[in-house]
Amino acid sequence: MTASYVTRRRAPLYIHAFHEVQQRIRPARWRRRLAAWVAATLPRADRTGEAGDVAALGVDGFAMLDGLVDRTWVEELRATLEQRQCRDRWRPELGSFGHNAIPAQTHVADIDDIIDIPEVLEVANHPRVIGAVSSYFGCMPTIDSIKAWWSLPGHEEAENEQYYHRDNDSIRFLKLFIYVTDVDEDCGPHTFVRGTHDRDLCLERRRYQDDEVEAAFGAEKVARFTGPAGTAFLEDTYGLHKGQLPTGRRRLLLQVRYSVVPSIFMSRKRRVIRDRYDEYVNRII
Ligand SMILES: O=C(O)CCC(=O)C(=O)O
Repeated sequence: MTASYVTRRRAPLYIHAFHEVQQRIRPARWRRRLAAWVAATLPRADRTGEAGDVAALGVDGFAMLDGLVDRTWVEELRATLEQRQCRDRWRPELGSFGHNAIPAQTHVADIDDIIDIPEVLEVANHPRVIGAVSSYFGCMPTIDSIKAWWSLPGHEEAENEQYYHRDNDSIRFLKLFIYVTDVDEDCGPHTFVRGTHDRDLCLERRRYQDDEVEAAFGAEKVARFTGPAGTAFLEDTYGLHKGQLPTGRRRLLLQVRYSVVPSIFMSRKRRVIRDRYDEYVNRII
């Protein structure tokens, strides 16, 4: 089915108001309680996640989704994404550019709207993913945004999300990450500190240095995700995480954000004609 698209300007005011409140609530226990209260007012989940995925999310804050996509799927997605224009989210003055003409100063090149790509919608609605997210939230999830970006080598210093931080996107949210290129230690692997989604240490809203994080939680808690294109994981990025600064080759990543309620970062683009996916889950995009 073909769909048309509209662009909205920004999230409504009440979403901004809720955001201001929720981002000030720092202890994990309080956040969980408020999220459970919100979830109880929302449509009941119509499926549950696989036990291993749900347990890993609860204990570690992430679940590896081995076999979620296959090599052909990733190669096709990569070919499509390579056709798209990119932008530097921190340097809008650079305008848009192709993936082979990314300016030298850019650390991360966001690919413009990608919700029109069928493979992307398909994986965002994958039953295994929706099941795990529904169980974690205790209600039907909302797909809040879908993004892809290149992380580039060639820089001395990390920038922004390349330092440890906690996301504050919503009162409860999860991100699905899928590597679209092979990622080894040189390609800026995504890095997460196990269990920190549920720990009340380093709660200030700021960037953290590696040694601060390792002193607080122990170096053994740091999980660095390397793997071939197609490596997929769900993560509660309220936990401390970063995209390591690439030192060798570039990395292409797809990310889907699921939220209990829409966030201020919700997709600016929306499909007008619905297709075979759940209408509630997909109502924002
Ligand atoms: O690029 C990465 O792996 C990190 C992404 C990140 O920090 C985020 O999505 O909040």
